[in-house]
Amino acid sequence: MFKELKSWFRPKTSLEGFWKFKIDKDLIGDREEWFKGFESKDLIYVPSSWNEQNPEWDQFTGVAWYQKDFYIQKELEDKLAWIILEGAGYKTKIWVNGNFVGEHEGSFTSFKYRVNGLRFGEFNRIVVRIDNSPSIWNLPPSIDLNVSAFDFFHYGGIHRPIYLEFTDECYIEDLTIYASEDGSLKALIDNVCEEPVDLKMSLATKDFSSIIHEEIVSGVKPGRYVYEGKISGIKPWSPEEPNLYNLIVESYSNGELKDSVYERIGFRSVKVDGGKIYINNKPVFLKGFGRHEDYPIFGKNLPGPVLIRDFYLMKKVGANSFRTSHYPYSNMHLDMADEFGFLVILEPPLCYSGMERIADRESIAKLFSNEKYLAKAKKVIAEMIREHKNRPSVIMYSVMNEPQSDMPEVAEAIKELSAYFSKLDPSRPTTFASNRSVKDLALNHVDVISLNFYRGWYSEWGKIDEGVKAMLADLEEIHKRHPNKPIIITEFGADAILGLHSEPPQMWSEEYQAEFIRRYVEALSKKDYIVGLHVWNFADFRTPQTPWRTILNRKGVFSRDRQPKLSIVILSSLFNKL
Ligand code: BDP
Repeated sequence: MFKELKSWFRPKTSLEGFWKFKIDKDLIGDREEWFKGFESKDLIYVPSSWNEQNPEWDQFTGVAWYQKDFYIQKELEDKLAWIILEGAGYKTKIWVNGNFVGEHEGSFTSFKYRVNGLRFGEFNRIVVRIDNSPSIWNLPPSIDLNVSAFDFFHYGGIHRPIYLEFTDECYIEDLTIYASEDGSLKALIDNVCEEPVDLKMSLATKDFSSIIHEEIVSGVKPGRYVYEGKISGIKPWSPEEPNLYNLIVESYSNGELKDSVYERIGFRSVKVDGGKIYINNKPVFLKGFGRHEDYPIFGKNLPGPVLIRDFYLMKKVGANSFRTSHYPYSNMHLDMADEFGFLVILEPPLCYSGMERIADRESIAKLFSNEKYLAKAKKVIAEMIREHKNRPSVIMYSVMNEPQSDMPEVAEAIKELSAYFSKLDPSRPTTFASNRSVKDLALNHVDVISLNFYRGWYSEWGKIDEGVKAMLADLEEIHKRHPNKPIIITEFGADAILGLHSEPPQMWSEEYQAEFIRRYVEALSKKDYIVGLHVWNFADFRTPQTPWRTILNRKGVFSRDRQPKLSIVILSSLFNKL
């Protein structure tokens, strides 16, 4: 278990750029020992998915190999070398100079391994094998590129940053930070060293220009050190004023600086009480979107300029929140949330919307009762929490998306996983996004109820009136059964093809989407037990090929290249008033 920490002190070598690439359709790479190095004329850019970089790779799922030669300076010889991947998959295996380094399952969490046998002052070769073959055992599950339990495209590749990092043998392994709006600060510092170290902790302003507080503790034994204190004069983090600070931790041995790391933190508290969600003891209303990481050519990599545009667009619309539907987003993405003051519902890659298309109900019950499967889910949950636990923006965890929670076995799994979340991180409430409405058996197992509704789209075709009426009836019933639980509508929306107009508003037109969103927001914002509205989706995104999608899911209020649809006008005026 590791937490990748921010650091200016640790030397880094980025491996981003052009790599050699080879698709291994016939699975001969292992036998022919491609891990030592392989011949190929194909080039690929890292980070990004492979699919859209070459139309010939677009529909490929299976095994592909990456290779890059890189130079490491002689001066780093006495350091420990680590390889870090912030997201690749679905399954990744790594070799350096022909030596096996490590393997990881799952596309959306970081992983890190020690690298032995590096050649300093020389060139080295890294080979990465990615396998994104569909499987019902994968998180999330699929059985074919176009037959999946999830409604987003199953890209493959090294989607996120990859780099080497160098530390001393004496290093800081993890930081866990709790900071409240009253200035209380608790930091768990895990340090690995043969000898006791002196720890210096400094709380700095966001731009590091001044130090607000400093502590030095001498003779700290290897292992975990717990600091608890209260800092006066801090400004809390909130959506209106996302004040950030840096907690810098340095370790010294015999007066020599061994490691220096930092985390960006915000002082804030989250509480669910009496049917409301409170940030810093003030009730909040979550206005925003379900999003995706999806962009033309880049695939599952949202580049910096797109993120900047997205956050300005979301701000302008009056949004203050989003859910990482349906997997944890990149560090860059969530850094922006901390920075712009967004309230994030963090969701692991447990997405079961179309599960009944790929398995019958009996097999689903078995899967959710399978200890090995639950252990796998727990592993990815632990990885996700570890990576994002120190973010002020993350205020809640969504256990999963659209499970078959009208089945007792599935409800039981949600109960177990929700408890697991709370055990690992008692500071944040849990929820899960349900589409089972009044049939759901698991709503009591989480702190906040989240509901996805598409009445007036997938049913009541062309009849928004009837759809809204049916949705409200279900909602009232759910509220009656759970009067003390706050409810968020985590998804509601209708597809609209940019430029398709219709009077009267008909399905797939921009007018229908705008009217659908208007009616839902107007009706739902009147209910005082509703504490959040997330439109599905912020932008159009790529999906598997099916008869009910036109290459993209068109429920975005922005197109895939971030141009507005008609609904933006109405949504901005509604959100900005809420
Ligand atoms: C829900 C899913 C989401 C889909 C959406 C839709 O949670 O992933 O994209 O519906 O159908 O079922 O557009």
